[in-house]
Amino acid sequence: MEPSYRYSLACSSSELTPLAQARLFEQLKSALVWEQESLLMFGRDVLVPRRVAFIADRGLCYRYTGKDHYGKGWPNCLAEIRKQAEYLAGQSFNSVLLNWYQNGDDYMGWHADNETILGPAPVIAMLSLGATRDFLFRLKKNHSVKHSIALEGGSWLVMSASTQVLWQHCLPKRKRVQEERISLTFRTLLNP
Ligand SMILES: O=C(O)CCC(=O)C(=O)O
Repeated sequence: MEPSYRYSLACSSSELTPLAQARLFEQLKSALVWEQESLLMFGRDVLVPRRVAFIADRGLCYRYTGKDHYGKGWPNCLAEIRKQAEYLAGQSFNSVLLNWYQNGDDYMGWHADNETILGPAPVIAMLSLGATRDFLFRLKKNHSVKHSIALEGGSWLVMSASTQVLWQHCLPKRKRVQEERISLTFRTLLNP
């Protein structure tokens, strides 16, 4: 791989037992406010194929799917996981975006997390819970250069360096997957 296509990924398993993972999954489902948002596409509002929850320090604002979202503080159920994310990434996080996929029909299309508020080289720590799903990367400059990682429940993926600058990622549909999955992507919003 050419040095200019550098990216940095670190995968690890969490210290959560399968029981603790299942408990956290249920807590997140019931304690958070989940929204199925819509995107304006070709003049029509189209529902995004997943549910989303945004948690952040009170007052912080993050714009995604074309709308401003405001932090209202952190629920207790995220305290330990946030600490683990910060330990793995070696930095603090002031927000987390959660995606809840009901089954393999829910997905997320190609994108990079490169909003200005994340800074030039964002570090994003992602915890997966529930179903194993494929997570793909493709080079922005040459879409035929692709990598795939199977993200298991309980695993962490830390994306850093130029990952968001040079690469896009997606969570494709997988018809055979019947189980739910929640991902938690910890981010640092700059200049709040
Ligand atoms: O749920 C996933 O694995 C993908 C999440 C993602 O790409 C994002 O939040 O930007």
